[in-house]
Amino acid sequence: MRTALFEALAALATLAPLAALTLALPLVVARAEGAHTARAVLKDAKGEKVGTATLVEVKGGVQVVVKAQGLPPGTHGVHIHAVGRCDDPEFKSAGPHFNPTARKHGMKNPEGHHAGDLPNLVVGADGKGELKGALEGATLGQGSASLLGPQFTALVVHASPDDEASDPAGNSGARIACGVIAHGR
Ligand SMILES: [Cu+2]
Ligand SMILES: [Zn+2]
Repeated sequence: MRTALFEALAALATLAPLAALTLALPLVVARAEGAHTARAVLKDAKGEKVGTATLVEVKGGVQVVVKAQGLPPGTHGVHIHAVGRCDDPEFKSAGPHFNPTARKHGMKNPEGHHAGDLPNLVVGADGKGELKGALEGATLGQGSASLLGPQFTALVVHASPDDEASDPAGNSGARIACGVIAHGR
């Protein structure tokens, strides 16, 4: 018994520095890139994963890439909403569009647009779609234009196309998928 215990302790002592190193490496990477990238995992009302969003801070704003699968074919409005919560099945907890500059909705609206407005996502017959967009003036850093502020934010996909003009949400219908935007790659 005594020998077995001793051997186990000796083995642990050998492994400990290795384990510490393995843990430290991802932390360093996360710290280096955390300020400039963010991501969201999109889930539908049943909690099924239906895509991801990757956000990268660039000069003057934030670039967004959405990759979706398992969504209904067609054209879907996509926005950043002001609260990073996707709790209820209708995703009302995500609040209205992210709008730190108090504008109206839509790229085609003369009084627009919200900082969280994005182009429509086109989903094919296979349920897959990809969207690349830019959030001008948004940041992943500090301040009121931050997507990672005290309330965080959420990316929401809607059932219908966004007409890019009607306030407050472009007539894009029900919220069918949601993902909280969080630090990370
Ligand atoms: Cu929306
Ligand atoms: Zn909007």
